[in-house]
Amino acid sequence: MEYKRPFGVRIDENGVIPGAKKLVRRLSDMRGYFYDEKAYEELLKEDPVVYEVYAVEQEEKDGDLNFATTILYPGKVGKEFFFTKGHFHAKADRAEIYYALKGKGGMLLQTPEGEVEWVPMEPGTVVYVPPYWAHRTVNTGDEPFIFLAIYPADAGHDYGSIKEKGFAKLVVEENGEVKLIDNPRW
Ligand code: M6P
Ligand code: ZN
Repeated sequence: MEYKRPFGVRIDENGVIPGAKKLVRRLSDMRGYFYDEKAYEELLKEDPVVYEVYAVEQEEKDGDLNFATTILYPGKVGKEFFFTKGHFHAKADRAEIYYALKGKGGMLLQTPEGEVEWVPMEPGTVVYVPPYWAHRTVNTGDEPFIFLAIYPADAGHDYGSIKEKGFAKLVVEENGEVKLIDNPRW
C-alpha cells in the first residue's frame, strides 16, 4: 500500500497557512447576501475584501480530512456585520469543527427547517457543527476574526438555499450592541 505522508504546518499570526490554496471573497462576490441593498451598492464602490480562506484539501474521499483557516475582516453593510457566505454540506450529514484563533465573532447555524442557533466565539472557542446544520461565521468585532475549520474531505459545499433566502436571523449592531433580529426576507 502506498501511504500518504504526514505533515505539520504552522498557522502564522495573520491566519495564513503557508502553501495552502488561497481564496479571496470580496463584497462583489457576495451580491444578494446582505439585507441592506442600498448600503451594499454604496460600499461596493470600495469593494472591500470580506474574507480570505487558506485551505489544505485532500481528494474527496470518505475518511480523509480537510482543514482551512478563514480571515474574516471587520466591517458592516448597513447595520449587518460582515459574514461568510455560509453553506450546508453537499453530503449533508457531514459534521465540522471550528476553532477560534483571533478576534471576536460567532457562528450562525440553521437546520433545513429554519431553526437557528448562535454560538459566540472568541480565541480558544471550539464549535461543533453537527450533521445537517448550515453554518455561517460573523465578525462582530473591530479586528480580523480568524479561525480554523476541520471538515471531512468528502463534505463538499452546498450554497444553494442560503444564497436564495439567507439565514432566518440577521446579526446586526443596534445602539452599540450585537443583536440577532428576524430576517424580513426569510
Ligand atoms: C471555513 C470552512 C470552509 C469554508 C470557509 C468559508 O474555512 O467551513 O469549508 O469554505 O469557512 O465559508 P463559505 O464557504 O461558507 O464561504
Ligand atoms: Zn462547512
